[in-house]
Amino acid sequence: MKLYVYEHCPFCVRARMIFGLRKMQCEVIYLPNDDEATPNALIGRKMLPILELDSGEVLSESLDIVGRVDQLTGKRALTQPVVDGVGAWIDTHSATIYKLAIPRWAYSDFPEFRDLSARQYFIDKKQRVFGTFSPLVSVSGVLVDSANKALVDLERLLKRSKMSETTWSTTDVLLFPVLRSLSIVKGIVWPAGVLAWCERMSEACEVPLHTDIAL
Ligand SMILES: N[C@@H](CCC(=O)N[C@@H](CS)C(=O)NCC(=O)O)C(=O)O
Repeated sequence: MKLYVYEHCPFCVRARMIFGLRKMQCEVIYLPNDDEATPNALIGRKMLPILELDSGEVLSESLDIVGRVDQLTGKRALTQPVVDGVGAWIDTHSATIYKLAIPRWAYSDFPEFRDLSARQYFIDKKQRVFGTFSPLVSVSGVLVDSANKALVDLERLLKRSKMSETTWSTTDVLLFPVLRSLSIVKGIVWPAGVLAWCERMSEACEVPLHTDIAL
């Protein structure tokens, strides 16, 4: 199986997670961000993640990939019920988190940005949506405060929900990529329970956090 991803992409993290949680091997291919030809040839549009099964069947849409891989032979990973409140937390706070993460991803040493043209492609595309990055970075303080407050709420939610550490649910697959996106941001005050959850999940799903390269 081949999984086409970008390192920064939270949707790609969902797909990477299910392989890690199930301890299943797959060839992970990091495409240059300006490679439009490969995804277009596989699914008719420029979007990752894409999973190419050994049968030649091709899947896109991260949650479809997660569901399909979790149904392959062997013990399923996502057997727990979804956790109340976490989906709403993600909906409320992901815009803030991505406003912080996107300009930082643009200047990070990720495989998809190895060529200058690929980095510039990402910067141009995102600036068309979010506006120029430098003012965004300068309003980081307000956004960081807002993310820090959101994390305090999440700490309470996680404490209440007692999520299992050995079997998981779609909630884990939705939450971890969002928090991993935030881990590229310096100055985030991680409540102990949220940080412990992220570190445990990162180890279980074999997708590293970005705390060591935060900027
Ligand atoms: N609904 C899709 C969304 C995937 C998505 O938005 N991927 C982004 C990367 S984070 C993408 O490929 N965007 C096109 C681009 O980067 O040019 C999924 O869940 O897989």
